[in-house]
Amino acid sequence: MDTRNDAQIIIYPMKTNLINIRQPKIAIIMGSKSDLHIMQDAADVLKELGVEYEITVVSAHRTPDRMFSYARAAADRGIKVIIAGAGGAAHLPGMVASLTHLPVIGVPVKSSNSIDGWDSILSILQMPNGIPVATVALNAAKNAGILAAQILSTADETIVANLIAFKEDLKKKVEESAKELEG
Ligand code: C2R
Repeated sequence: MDTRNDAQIIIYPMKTNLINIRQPKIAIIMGSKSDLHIMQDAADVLKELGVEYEITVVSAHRTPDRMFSYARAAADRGIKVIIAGAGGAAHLPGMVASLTHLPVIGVPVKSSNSIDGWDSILSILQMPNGIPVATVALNAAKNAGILAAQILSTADETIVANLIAFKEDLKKKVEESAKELEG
């Protein structure tokens, strides 16, 4: 039996007139809309896993006040995990992590202003002690979504069931490919 739910929550949280029936538990934020082609993978996998999310643009550099109020309010709004993607001098995940006790998962994005991606990776990965950012691989927004769901699953049996089904699908795909190659 497929236990996956359909999550279809996409909101822009600074617009408080948008009311959701289900409260998103995961926030996906990115430094620029130009990161969306990467960050969409996090949204897609969360939808597949039946986890409600919100998604928006917040930049530490370009909108420091918005970043401050977004990060400060996130926990009170019921957000449990923040996924933050950024490219180049990627200060957004670390700055957001400095403003909240929520776990922050950083997605280094290889963007148009990235030299080779290492700039994004290192500025997200090399956080000083005390302010961790869980950093996934370059452009690996899908893994950020899975990890966020796994964090939520520690207190949610439905997400546990959905994750088990998801991993079972992965296993089946590998077994099918193996059979195909082996003939
Ligand atoms: P544009 O395409 O808008 O010029 O952005 C974005 O994440 C994007 O990858 C280019 C890149 O700049 C990044 N950016 C940051 C931050 N704000 C925007 N790294 C930040 O605050 O860390």
